[in-house]
Amino acid sequence: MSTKARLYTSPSAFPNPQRLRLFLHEKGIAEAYDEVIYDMAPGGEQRGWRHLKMNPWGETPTLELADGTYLSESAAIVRYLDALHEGRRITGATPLEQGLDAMWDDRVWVQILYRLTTQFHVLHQGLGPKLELTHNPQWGEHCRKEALSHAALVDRHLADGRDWLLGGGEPTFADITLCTAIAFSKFGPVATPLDERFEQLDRFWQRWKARDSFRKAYADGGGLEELAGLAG
Ligand SMILES: N[C@@H](CCC(=O)N[C@@H](CS)C(=O)NCC(=O)O)C(=O)O
Repeated sequence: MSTKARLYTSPSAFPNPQRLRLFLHEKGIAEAYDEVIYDMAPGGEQRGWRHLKMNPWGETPTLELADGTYLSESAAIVRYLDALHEGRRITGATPLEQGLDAMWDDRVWVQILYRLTTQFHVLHQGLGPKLELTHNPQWGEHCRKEALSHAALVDRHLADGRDWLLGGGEPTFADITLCTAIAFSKFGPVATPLDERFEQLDRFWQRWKARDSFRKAYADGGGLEELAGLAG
């Protein structure tokens, strides 16, 4: 039996566990963890009592440690693993970089990615009738507009020619969150492709697509035709 710590996740179309997966490949530590990938819908294993005992919020990702500790919330898991393992600090090497990375990650997660996931759940009934308890198209449309207006601010920030949000030579965690937000914006029912609407976000998306970590993290295709067959 494996002695590796276990990660409960979802397919790569689901952006929060995907933030963690992309981080694991950027850091080069994916092999150190056993992944249990839930189907999510229509079964909804993440909302069953077995998973709720580990994470009462009924979400992925969740990390199970050997001593019985459970850690959830993507950014919390990433910050823990980044500090635990040697190698490039993806969440920032200096206190200033860490502050800037957390700032950009919050902006992108709360104002863009979280808005798009709310749109998915309440406008399109993303996970199906068994799991979606709220249908509210107006709220969903409002979230889509919020996501677009904040994406425009990020696009402007990238327009000075920088490759990554903090302006360095390698992506940080905030860039990972932005990458997953762009991928999710392109996902079938979400249908708000940020790379098509914003020039700098397109440049940013193309840069991610060329990275080895991206190819590994999106090996299952991310639910996008554009990424089908990425693993091969
Ligand atoms: N705040 C959490 C959000 C996690 C989350 O929303 N996960 C989604 C997948 S992207 C999920 O598990 N949804 C399951 C459900 O709604 O039933 C984090 O940052 O990890």
